[in-house]
Amino acid sequence: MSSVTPIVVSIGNPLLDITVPVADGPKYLEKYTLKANDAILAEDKHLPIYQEIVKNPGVTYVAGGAAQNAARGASYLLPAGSVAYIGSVGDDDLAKTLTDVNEKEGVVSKYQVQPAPSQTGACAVILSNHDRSLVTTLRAAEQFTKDHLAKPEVASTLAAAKIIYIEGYFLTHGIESALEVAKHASATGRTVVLNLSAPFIPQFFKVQLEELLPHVDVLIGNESEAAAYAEAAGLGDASLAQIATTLAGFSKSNASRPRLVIVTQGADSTLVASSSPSASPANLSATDANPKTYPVPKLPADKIIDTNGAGDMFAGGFLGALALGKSLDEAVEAGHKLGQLCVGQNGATLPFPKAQI
Ligand code: 26A
Repeated sequence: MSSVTPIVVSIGNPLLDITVPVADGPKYLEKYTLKANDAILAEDKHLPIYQEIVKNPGVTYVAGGAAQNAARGASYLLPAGSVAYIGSVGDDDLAKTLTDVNEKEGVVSKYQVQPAPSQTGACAVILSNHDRSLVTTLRAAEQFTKDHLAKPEVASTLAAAKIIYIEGYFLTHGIESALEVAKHASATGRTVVLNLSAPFIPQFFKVQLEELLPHVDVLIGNESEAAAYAEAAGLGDASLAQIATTLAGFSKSNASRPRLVIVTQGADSTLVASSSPSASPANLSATDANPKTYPVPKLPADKIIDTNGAGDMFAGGFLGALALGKSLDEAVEAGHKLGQLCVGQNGATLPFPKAQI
């Protein structure tokens, strides 16, 4: 691998996405009590799905895991070796596949490897029309332990990073590790970015989320995740702008930096709220509206293949641009571009050879 030191470090649940198109979407979803466009953790009643879908002739396997997708997205804009990814996998072929994809796309894998019979996690992606429903079995991913962070090759990577990215999904099991990383990074002036990941995170893991939030400089989420937070926080009928402003103003451990809250809305405009606009390029300026609205370029319907991973690639584009020292406006634009490139492909992937950003 290259001698470049990673400047972005991403942390999350490494998963292999098992994607299947289903003909009668609503009926299939009903069978497993799933919702279109949702992401959940598998309960016992969902487990037969993993045996069932691999028999579907249209099955495909793609590297997944929200923060791992974002890591590959950030890497798309940076020299190979600039992004590292931390998570827990099994000692198996799935993990080998994920490592290979990361390496091909310039991401350095810093996996904690769990011995057999532990297996690498998987995400069933049920596609019907443009909708997707995700059901995840975390397996080894939730066996991540804090001591992995202290291993010399992991500790030195974290120490050299300028930007730390954590998926909200990691909070289902890894709050202790996330807190340790975020507290230290924030206290030493690095940029900590958190993604809400899915509505069930603010809904069921609000306590963990609010424990981490003081150490977060940039919070990214979509409209349904923001609404789920509002609901959980008793702000039921607040507008998206109000929710973004409330989250931006949530207490902050490093008060010398503003907090940005970025709310994406698929094909609709992205909102960015700042706790304190300033002249800094990676922030809203005092003359901007707060929150500021960033229109999303139109994508013709026939260019839409699969929206899975678009939010992760938005985050990746944003992170990559920040790492390059770009302005907030440029970083949001890079996020939109990568999101759209991803929507034009199957799964959480980007086109190669690389498109011009
Ligand atoms: C804990 N859960 C439910 C999850 C995930 C997840 N990544 C981490 N933890 N559920 C789905 N994903 C990933 O989200 C991507 C799309 O945004 C999937 O692997 C998919 O690649």
